Amino acid sequence: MSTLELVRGWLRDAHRIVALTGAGISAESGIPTFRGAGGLWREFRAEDLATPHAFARDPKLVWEWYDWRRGLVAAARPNAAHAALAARPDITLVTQNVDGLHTLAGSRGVLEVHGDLWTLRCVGCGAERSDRTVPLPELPPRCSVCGDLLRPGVVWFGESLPERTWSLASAAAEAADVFLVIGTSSLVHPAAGLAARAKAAANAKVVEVNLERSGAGADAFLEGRAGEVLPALLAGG
Ligand code: BV8
Ligand code: ZN
Repeated sequence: MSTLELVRGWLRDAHRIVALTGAGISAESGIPTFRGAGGLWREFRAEDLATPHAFARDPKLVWEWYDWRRGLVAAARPNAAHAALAARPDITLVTQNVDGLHTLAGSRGVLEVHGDLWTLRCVGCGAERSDRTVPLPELPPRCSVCGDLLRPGVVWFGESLPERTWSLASAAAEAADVFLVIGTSSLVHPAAGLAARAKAAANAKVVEVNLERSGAGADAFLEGRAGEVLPALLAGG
């Protein structure tokens, strides 16, 4: 029996399925991953720019990076992997991605544990708005309420994850029969720890879909592009 058939059997028998996705699921939509080829922006790494310190030091530079990413995402379309998950509303979807492509593909109630590229939040008064303007007319953008700086509504390194979203994601993982880890290097915590929590709390079967194994500690590894593997894996409900 192939690994695909084995895992399809696990999914058929499962009552609660959770999927955690990372940048790899959006790669086939043309969005560069963080740590793969083409993931760099100019000479910077995500860890250099996605931090409160970098924003405090040079908000314009950080915003140039986000404005560039917003432009890429605005031109991107969900791919077959996003569609395969959108066709399975029975699967609880947790994503580290901030691109919004799961929601655009039709998924509902997506747990965006690292926030959302399209939300702008004022560092002064906390006013938040969804803004899909690309490119933004002024960098860094200013709050229309108090004039202070707006920041991207994403979670930076050293920042805690949105409390309610994170507790929903953790509870889902700890009750999972099958935990799918899709297109992530499993390097960024605490999201990368969800698979281990699923296994420890619920003896979940962990299944990884990736081009190469990550540190997710999967019980089954389905090698390949998410846009090819997921439709085959999830078809038929
Ligand atoms: C926290 C949002 C504490 C922004 C992101 C030292 C100092 C400070 C902190 C730490 C430290 N050591 C550890 C930490 C914790 C830190 C961390 O984990 N650091 C890592 C680098 C070691 N974590 C944090 O800081 C987190 N917060 O811990 O808070 C705290 C607690 C209480 C109170 C206060 C504070 C916050 C982490 C969130 C950071 N924000 N993004 C933005 O996007 O701009 S992280 C960023 O990395 C993205 O969200 C991204 O999703 C995430 C993970 O990357 P991946 O998605 O996995 O992408 P990657 O490129 O790495 O991998 C792609 C994969 O896809 C590869 O495996 C590839 O093979 C595969 N692939 C490619 N193509 C395909 C494919 N697979 C399938 N099909 C394909 N076609
Ligand atoms: Zn404000």
